[in-house]
Amino acid sequence: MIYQLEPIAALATAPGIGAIAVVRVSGEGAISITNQLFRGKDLTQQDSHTAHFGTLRNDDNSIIDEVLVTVFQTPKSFTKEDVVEISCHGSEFIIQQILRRLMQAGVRLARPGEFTQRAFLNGQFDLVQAEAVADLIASDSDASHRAALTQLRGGFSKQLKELRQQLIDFVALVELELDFGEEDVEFAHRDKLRQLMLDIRRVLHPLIDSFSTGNAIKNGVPTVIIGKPNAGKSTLLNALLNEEKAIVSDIPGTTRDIIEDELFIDGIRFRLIDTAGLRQATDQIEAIGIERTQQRMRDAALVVYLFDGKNIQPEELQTAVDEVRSSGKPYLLVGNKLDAIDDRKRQVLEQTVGEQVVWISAAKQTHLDELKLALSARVRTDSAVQTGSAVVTNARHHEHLIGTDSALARAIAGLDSGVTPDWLAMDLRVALQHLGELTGQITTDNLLASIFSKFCIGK
Ligand SMILES: Nc1nc2c(ncn2[C@@H]2O[C@H](COP(=O)(O)OP(=O)(O)OP(=O)(O)O)[C@@H](O)[C@H]2O)c(=O)[nH]1
Ligand SMILES: [Mg+2]
Repeated sequence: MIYQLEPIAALATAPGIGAIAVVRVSGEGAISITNQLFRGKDLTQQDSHTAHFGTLRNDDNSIIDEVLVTVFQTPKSFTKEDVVEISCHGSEFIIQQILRRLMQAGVRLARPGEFTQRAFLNGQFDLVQAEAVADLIASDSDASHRAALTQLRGGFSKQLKELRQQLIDFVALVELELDFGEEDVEFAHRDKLRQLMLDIRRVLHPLIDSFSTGNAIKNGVPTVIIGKPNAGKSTLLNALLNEEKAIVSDIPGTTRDIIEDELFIDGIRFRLIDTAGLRQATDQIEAIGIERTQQRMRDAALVVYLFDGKNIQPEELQTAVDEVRSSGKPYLLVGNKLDAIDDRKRQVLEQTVGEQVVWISAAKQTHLDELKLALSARVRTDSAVQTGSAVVTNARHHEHLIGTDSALARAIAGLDSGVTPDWLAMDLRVALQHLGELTGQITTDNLLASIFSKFCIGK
């Protein structure tokens, strides 16, 4: 069932001056109303998905602009309503004139996200996909673009919808048991129900886990550079950013505050964080800086441990590396000041740590490409980006995935301890509620309003 609502219009392309701009009109009468302003052909007589050259006129018949109008007939359009896209010249004045004429003819201005909301309400896609449209529009890195596209194509919601349907069937049976009250009947096959719940949880877990990666893709991988004072952390940050962002000096303890900037490597956005060198603080300010370093290390997705190859002793390096390992974070060991050491020293240090070390000279800016490669490889290996599997980038989705999972965990525990059907039904209902809200099969006006208001007008 397709609903055609009152016609709305908005600029669909970015505001500002451009070669062309597109004004989109959608809703009941979109084609015939546009036709009233259009001279060239009778748009109401044209096939869907065809483009027509002509002019748009003011009420005194003067020309507003020469335009190309594309007609999309319901239901084969983005919103599934009748849609007209008017390509005009990209001048603010012309766009305003066209919108004003459309308003006069009975079209109203679209609210933010209203086109996408209509597409959703007409079943063009589910809520996860609608939100992916917003992410796609906002995506500014290769990886976030890919994650949004995967979701738009259906991503995990299709699979979850199927599992939800199966769960609904079971809940109906469990609730039927309730109707029989005292009688000891069992319509819902307990083993099959348990298996289904386990299956759903198996689907949920990688999705829940993917959120930290997903978040990193969207907002940048927080990458903290740590090491002893004078290791060359600030020099490295500057070299990678190609800018004198942080103060560099040969005084240990130069950096006291957190310095942060973004860097794109291989389509991945990194948030590089330079920190205060780790040592026994010599004053209160340095102590605060070191505390902040530790905080940033806890929040980081990737740790770059940088050491001064010239001034570090093997035992000291060993202790430091053990500490980094025990943090449980993905890390990269980077040896600095390659220009100031000989091969023998390098080999001794490498043997000490017994794993891959990336050697660079931050000051001389050598081997930085190898370091960049190692950074992007590190992110790609422990993320789903590479395999193209679904990645959860949205906090709302993450919340409902967790909600579903814990309700199912309770239901399974209940089954195992032989709870009564009413308890079981309650947990199952909670799981269904979360799943439904996730994919948009259960919606409230508030939820929809809050999601679609995050879009910009014209989307
Ligand atoms: N020879 C050589 N010296 C370097 C290299 N990288 C950094 N340095 C020098 O090492 C000293 C310390 O560099 P910084 O970048 O300030 O070190 P840091 O790790 O930020 O030190 P803190 O902020 O005090 O923790 C400076 O004198 C740098 O010029 C390098 O690759 N080779
Ligand atoms: Mg520094």
